[in-house]
This record gives sequence, structure tokens and C-alpha cells, in this order.
Amino acid sequence: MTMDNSMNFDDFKNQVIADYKLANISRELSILGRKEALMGRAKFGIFGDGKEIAQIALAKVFQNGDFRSGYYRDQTLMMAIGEFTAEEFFAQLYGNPDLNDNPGTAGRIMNNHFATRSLDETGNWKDLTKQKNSSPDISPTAGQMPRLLGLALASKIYRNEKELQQKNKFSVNGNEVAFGTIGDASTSEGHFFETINAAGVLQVPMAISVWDDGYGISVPKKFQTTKQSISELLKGFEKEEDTNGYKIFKGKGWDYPGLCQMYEEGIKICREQHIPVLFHIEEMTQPLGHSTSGSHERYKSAERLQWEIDFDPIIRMREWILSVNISTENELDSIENEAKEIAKVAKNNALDKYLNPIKKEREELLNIISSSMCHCVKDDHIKKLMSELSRTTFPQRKDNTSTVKKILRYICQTCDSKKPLKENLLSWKEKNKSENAKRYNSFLYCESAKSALKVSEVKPIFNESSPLVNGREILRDNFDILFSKYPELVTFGEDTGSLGDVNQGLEGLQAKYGDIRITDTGIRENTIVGQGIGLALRGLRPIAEIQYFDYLLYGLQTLSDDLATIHYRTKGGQKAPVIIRTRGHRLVGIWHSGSPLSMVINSIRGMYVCVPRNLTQAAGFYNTLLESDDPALVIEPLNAYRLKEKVPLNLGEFKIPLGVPEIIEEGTDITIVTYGSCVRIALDAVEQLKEFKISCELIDVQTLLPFDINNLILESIKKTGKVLFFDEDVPGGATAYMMQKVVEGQGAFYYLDTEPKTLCGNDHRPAYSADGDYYENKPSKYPFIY
Ligand SMILES: Cc1ncc(C[n+]2csc(CCOP(=O)(O)OP(=O)(O)O)c2C)c(N)n1
Ligand SMILES: [Mg+2]
Repeated sequence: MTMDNSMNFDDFKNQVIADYKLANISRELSILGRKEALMGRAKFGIFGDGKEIAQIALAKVFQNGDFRSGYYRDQTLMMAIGEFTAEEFFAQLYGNPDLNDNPGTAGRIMNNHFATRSLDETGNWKDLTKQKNSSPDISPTAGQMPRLLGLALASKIYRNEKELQQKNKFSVNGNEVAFGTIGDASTSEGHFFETINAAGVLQVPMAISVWDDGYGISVPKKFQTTKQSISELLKGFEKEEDTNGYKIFKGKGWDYPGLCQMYEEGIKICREQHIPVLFHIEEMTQPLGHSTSGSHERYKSAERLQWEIDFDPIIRMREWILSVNISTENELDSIENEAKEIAKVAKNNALDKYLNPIKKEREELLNIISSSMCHCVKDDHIKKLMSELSRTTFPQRKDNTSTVKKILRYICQTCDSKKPLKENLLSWKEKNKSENAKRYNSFLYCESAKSALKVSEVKPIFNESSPLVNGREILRDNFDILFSKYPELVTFGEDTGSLGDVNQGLEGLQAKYGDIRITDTGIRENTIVGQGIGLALRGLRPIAEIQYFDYLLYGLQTLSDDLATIHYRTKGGQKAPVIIRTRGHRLVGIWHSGSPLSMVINSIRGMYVCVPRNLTQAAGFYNTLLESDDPALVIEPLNAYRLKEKVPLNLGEFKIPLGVPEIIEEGTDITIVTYGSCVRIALDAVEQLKEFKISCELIDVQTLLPFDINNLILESIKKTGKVLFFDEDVPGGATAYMMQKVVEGQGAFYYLDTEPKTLCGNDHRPAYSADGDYYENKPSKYPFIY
């Protein structure tokens, strides 16, 4: 910390003292937090001890409008920017689900995972330029990196895209920095390197701090990092006079004045010139070890443990304060004592706020039970259950509910005197269930008026003279309208920009809308997804293109852990309505382009999945999704781009509803349920079967998530009594998913007069070529069917 000209000594001293106090409060929180977890009041605890000072230095350059994408060590940073309190620290630890007490995560994820709220209660954007922002943390190490790229890129787009400069809820001339934090060991992940390279190419205001404490749990740097130094390793990324690249800084985790100066210098360059910066903060410590899962005495040497004590950043800061005569031993002692007290009070308050509502619910429940008594032998059981429940010292809501369920089992069906008890408990159970659903299970999808499920259908309109064109032209002309309609719409991917995508669905549009909005990227599917997330978190509407469905797997971790859970894990506090556009289906070998649908749909609950059979339907889905706040995946049918489709008169306007299957062909003998490219194959089969007087009802489900929300398939089965689920996924894959939804979920079992069947790909891998796709590896189960 330097004293600049505008500051007198008292101001300077007050700041230093306030920083020292915050560091101590934060440390006391970690110490108390660990105790709480070890005493069983929290399931787990992970804390930011040993990282306090660098985070305080960073916070000084964190301005309104900036964004953080970090990890579980950042409690001090979050407190220093004023977005996290000591009470919230404990609310997270206990898993308090009340947004008033725990506004970042509402108890949905483990402690020290931070987030600010970008949306108001009605789901509308707050003015993000007037607050300090943190994107919501996830646990997978380096999982915060891909979205960091997008958060930083948003500043560049806002600075360079003139039409967006009115959008002052997200940016003031692109001056915002995206701050990333990551542990030294997590830099071993591919996500880190992919992000580093992409930001170097893009030259965006991204500032990564690596908190280097020398360990990833028990594994030291020598097993993690070449040359044991991430800054040495990344030297080739350093910007030279006539190249792009990074500014790389090194600091020591205990060097308060040095760190303050370093951040000031580095962030000025980053913010003004949009040059990415890497701060390698070495010599950090972990006074309490990695987490409450273990103790670091098991794997750190005595010398290392002693070094960590000697280089404790707070002790070092204290020594520095005394050495430059900013304060006295006495004053610092009393600050340390005050910090202990503040942490203790915060813990007690947070514990009360967490437990009191649960205790109140328990009290009310016990009153309901005891107000209805009779003299039956089973009363002893009930009394025992009541006494067990009332004695629990650290009650949980589930204790109440499971006690109610047990008591209900003890009430005889015929017991008149217990009738009110039974009725009261049943209604308590129902009320409790719906309250807890809101508490723990809400906001997986958008619940506001902008839910994709609330977008009304607008049918495509055709007339006699509607021309037949290649499907990709419908897509292109529809995108053209969307780009002129939504200034915040951007798209990017491999070959997306200059070529207009490998199938020409964006032909000519980069020339028309510019290379900021329609952009080529490197081959980096994971950060293409992350780019989309970061941009969407800052108010843009990204369509992130993954060239082929098979390669979505490179981005699947980020889709599953990050994008699909953003709304849920912030309990509606943030939204990222990213559209992932890809193309697939029709097996032509192991890759290019299969249909591993079950793998995908079963890992991205929280997103919608559209599987259009042609490009008109695909265009209709884009039109729907851009009216909504939900993230979604659209898989275009790869082999349909050059098939002829009629051009709708209302391009850009027609909207396909989600979760509403379409009956492609009416029939009476059997219901065939399929999607995507398989619709055309099924249609061929339907025609062939007509010759044999078999009448098929062919249903295109259109979206796999959500699935047939109005039970249209059930209605069809009521008529036909038979059902076949058909696709190209593996056995037990998406056909099994559809069968479960229909036979069990919709209750079709009761209307079937023969077993439900699936027809899908091999339990194998498909060989390349048309023949390779055709032949099976197993004997036919029904050799009499040809
Ligand atoms: C993808 C993934 N793999 C493994 C883990 C388990 N894990 C949690 S923290 C951690 C070590 C991280 O070390 P580092 O990045 O140096 O951060 P530090 O905890 O030292 O601050 C590991 C392996 C995880 N959370 N995510
Ligand atoms: Mg580490």
C-alpha cells in the first residue's frame, strides 16, 4: 500500500487498519467455521485462511460493474468488495436456504461458493454497472475459467459494438474487468490452459490471480506444474511490443504493500487497454489445511508447516505495520480481539437465524401431534417418536417430515379418535412438501414470464406460392432477421464467422453484421460454451456453436456443472440464457455425427434440449428461445441442410413451442415415437408398412427436455394400444428415457395391449459408411420380422 498524494497520513492509516481488521475477521471466521464443521453443525467446510492479504489488495481495484469468477478461497475478497458478510459466511456453512440470510446460494451448494444477485425478485436485470458482481462458483477445479473468458469478452463487445452502448445496465464503454481466481494446482486442468490461450488471442480485460500455496490437497507443485511455477511456464504468453499476449506479474502472498501496488499497476493496463493479466501470487499458506476433510499434518513436512507459520500473511502484515509505525502493538492486539468477537457474534446470529425457523416448525408439529390423543397401544410408539424429535439438539427439517411419516404408519385406518391427527398430519405433510419444494428445488428453469414454456406458439405460414429451398437457406434467412431484431445477439464458433458455418446457415451474415457479432473461434469447445455463459451473464444473447454434436462432449462438463445449474444454484439470482447450436444424428462412424442423446440429456437438467427434424423447426426453436430466459441446446439435423423445405412467410416470427410433440402421420395400429433425423426414416417405414395394411401413428417429440408436457403420446397409445420408441442412441439410451416418461410417467402401461418396444442403435460402435451403419452385431430377436 502506498500513500499517494491525495491521501493524508490519517486516511492512509485508517485504510491499513481497516484492512488489517478485515484480514483478522476473515481468519477468525475460518477458525470458527472449521470448528463448526468438526462439531457436526456443518457437513463440510473449506475456507480462505492464508489468502487474506492478496485478496484485500485485489479488492482495492475491483470496481462497480466488474465481475469475479473464482473459487472457494475467496471469502476475504468477497467481504472486501462488500458483497459478503460474516453472518453470510456461517449461513453458507449451515446451508441456510433463506435468501435473506444467504443471498448468494440459498444453501444450494457447499460453503464458500460465492455469487451476487444480478436479477431482481421478478427475474429482471438489476443495473450491474452499479454493483460489484460475482458469477456463481462451482466446485470442479478450474470450472470457473471458461465462463471467465466470456465475462471478459463482454467488455470488449460492449466497447466495440456501437449499437450496444446504450445498454448501460451491463457496461460503461467496456471498462469492466473480469477477475479470475484459481489455485495453483488447478492450473493443471485443460480448462485453465484453454482459457489462457483464448483470452490471449482475443485480448480481453481478464485478470487471473493464481493463489499459489504449493499444494492441491496433498499433492505438491512438483507433480502439478512444469518448472513448478505457473508464471515461468506461461512466459511464452507474455506480450511483446508487436504481439498480443499477457502481462504477467508475480507477488508474494504476505507482501501487503507490494501486492497493493502490483494490482493497481496491472489492472490499470487491463482495464484501459484490454490486455489480459496474470498475477502469480506465490508463498501463500493454508494455516488450517485444505478443508475439514483432513489435516495437512499428514502430508506436509515439519519444515513446511513451520514455514507456513513464519510466512502467515497476517503476521507478516502486522510486522510491516509496526515496522513503518502505522500502529502500535496495543492497538493491533485490540483489533485482533475485536475480530474474534465479531466472528463469534456472527456465528451465533447465523446459527439462530438458521435454526429458529426449523425449531418453530418442530414446535408447531409437536403441538399438532399432542393435541390429539387416544388410548391405543400404538400411542407408545408415537410418544417415543415425539420425544426423539423434541430432543434433537441440531434439528433438521427432514427430522420433522420423517417423524410425521412414521407416525402416520402407526395410526390405524379405523381409529376414529385419531382421525383428526391423521388428517392434520396429512395436511401438514402436503403443506410442508410444497414449502420445501420451493425452498430446495425451485428455479431449475426460469419461473418468470420469460420461461421458454410460456412463449406462445406462432405457426409457420405457407401459401400456394411458398418456394422450396435448401433447408439451410431457411435457417440463414431466419438468422438474418434475428440479428437485425436483437442487437444483443451474437454467435461464434469454429468456422462460424467468415465461412458462415460449415453448412452455410450463416452465409453472408458476418459481412452484414460485423465480426464482433458473428465470429470465428479457435477449436476450443469448452471455452466456446464458457464464452457463451460469461456473455449471457452480462446481458448479451449468445448462440454458441459447437460444430458437431459429437464434440459437445468437450464442453459437456461446463454445460452440466455450470450453465445448466446457474439459475438453480443462485435460486434465481442469475441467468444465462445461452443457446448452444449444434448439428448431429445419422450414424456415419463413431464421430461425425452420432446421437449420444441420453448421455447429454441426462447430464444437463436445467437446460432444454430441442431435436428438430428439419431446419424450419430448428429456426422456429431459435425464434422461441430468443424470447425466453432459459438456456437450451438445439441439435440441427445434419443431413437436412440440402433437403428442400418450403419457406415460411413469417420467417423470424413463427415459434415452435417446447414440450409439444407433433403428429406427423395419423394411424391406428401402432404409435411410433421418435425425433430429429429419425423422423424421416420412420416416415419411410410408415409408407412401406401401408402396403401391408399396418397403420402407424408417427409422433415427433420435437424436444427431449421438456418431454411431451401435455401427454399427447398417451392419447395416441389409448387409440393404438402399441408403442415403439425409435432413435439412434444406444439401447437403454434416449429410447429408454422416452419409454420411462410415457409408460411410467404418463401411465401408458394401462393402455398397452402388448409390451412397449425400443428400436435403437447397436450395443456397439457404428462402422463408417452406409453399410456400416446398417448391419447389427446381434442376432435378431424376432427372426420372422424382415
Ligand atoms: C475437477 C475436480 N477434481 C478434483 C477435485 C477435488 N479437489 C478439490 S480442491 C482440490 C485441490 C485444489 O488445489 P488448488 O487448485 O491448488 O487450490 P487450493 O485448495 O490449494 O487453494 C482438489 C483436487 C475437484 N473439486 N474438482
Ligand atoms: Mg493450492
